Amino acid sequence: METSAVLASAEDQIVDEAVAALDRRDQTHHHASSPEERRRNARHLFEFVVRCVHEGRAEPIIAWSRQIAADRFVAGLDIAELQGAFNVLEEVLWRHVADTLAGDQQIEALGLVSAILGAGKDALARTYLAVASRGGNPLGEQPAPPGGGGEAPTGGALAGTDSPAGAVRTGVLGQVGVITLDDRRKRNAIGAQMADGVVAALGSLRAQDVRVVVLRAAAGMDVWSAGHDMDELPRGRRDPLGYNDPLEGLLRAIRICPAPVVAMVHGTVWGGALDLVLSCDLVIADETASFAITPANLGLPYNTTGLLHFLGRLPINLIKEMFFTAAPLDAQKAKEWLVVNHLVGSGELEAFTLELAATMATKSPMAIAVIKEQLRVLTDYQPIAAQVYERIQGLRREAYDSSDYLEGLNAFAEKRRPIFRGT
Ligand code: KGJ
Repeated sequence: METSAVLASAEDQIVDEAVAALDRRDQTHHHASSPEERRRNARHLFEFVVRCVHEGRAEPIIAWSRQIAADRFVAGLDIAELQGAFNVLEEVLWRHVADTLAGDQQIEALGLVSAILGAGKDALARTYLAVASRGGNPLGEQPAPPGGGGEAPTGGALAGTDSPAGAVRTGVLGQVGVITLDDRRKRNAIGAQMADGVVAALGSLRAQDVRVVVLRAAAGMDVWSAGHDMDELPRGRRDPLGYNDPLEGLLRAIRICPAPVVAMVHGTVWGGALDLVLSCDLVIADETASFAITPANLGLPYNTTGLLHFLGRLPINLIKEMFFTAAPLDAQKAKEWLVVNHLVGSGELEAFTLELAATMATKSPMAIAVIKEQLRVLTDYQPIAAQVYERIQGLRREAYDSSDYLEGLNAFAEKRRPIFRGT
């Protein structure tokens, strides 16, 4: 059994032990957070450790730790309590690993757990100090300029923080969380850093009891997102959209997030970013929005899970036209085809979206979460025979091992039109 699965199978027991240890510390330390918050943080931290062990990399916990350090600074909360949670969880996990695993697996697991929690704690401390020394702004950046969809929310103060990577920012308005994609240089192309940043932001907002999340691009951007970061696509011989691709992980995180996620779209949406928009629960757009799905421009065989996302949302003739032409669907057509729930004027986009989100935030979060999950399960799962799946994978492999796929990537890098030969 994989180490991550061994840990995950004891989740409740490990979280209970960590919370009990934290409560014992309560007698000697002052805690700013409630017992529920401590339990949520412990569970969340544990989930990140398991994910990192599974993926064999510490980036997800680093991104989350940076985000939560910045959020806590802005909220005026002490960081020591959170560092205590890292220490306590490490002790509990060491005990659990020592009791349940043996030999090389035990040594490997102990090393991984220490390295992952160490990397998270280090990121937590560094970010907190960096934010403190820059007066609350991790990169010392200026806030995004107004314009486009407008940035300042109406009806309250948005407590915002820039992400250390400069690509993802979060804010909270009442019970609505806002995640802002802000990588102007690359037109919000989604690579590992941005995908992990959004996943971490979702986790951090969930830990703050946010009931609805709005996903948007920074004000003033006329590209909502340029899709998968093409610099991070493998150059053949490997599935370009495999299960562990960071964008795929982000799509899953949005789809399983118990809170509704609303895409607020000002500007153009390309490729995998359309999969992201369609993975959100609602889409609100203005007249600048357009939507294109472009693997045919790259010679990229789209993944089966991704096609299912489209099939769950759109009629098949539209899916085919969009995939086969790679042409953008303008805002009006997107409304007619129900790609978007509401098409509103640019000036109203933010207020309209936040108002709708605030309305959903007053409804039963438990009912919403279970209905969202039921709908996901009903639309995501299509049983197919093993032979059929393997035949499709074989066909996809021929496409991503082809010279056409390399031509697509080269043409993009060289800023020219691709010449496809069908080989
Ligand atoms: N990945 C990596 N870098 C990107 C991407 C991307 N997807 N999109 C843009 N960039 C980089 C460009 O290479 C430029 O880098 C910079 O962002 C600004 O782009 O030359 P550099 O400065 O170093 P550009 O083209 O100068 O900006 P605009 O003229 O404003 O045009 C914006 C566009 C979004 C229209 C244009 O950048 C564009 O067409 N980008 C590619 C859009 C696309 O086809 N994306 C789909 C990627 N494919 C998928 O997501 C998937 C999953 N798929 O199956 O196809």
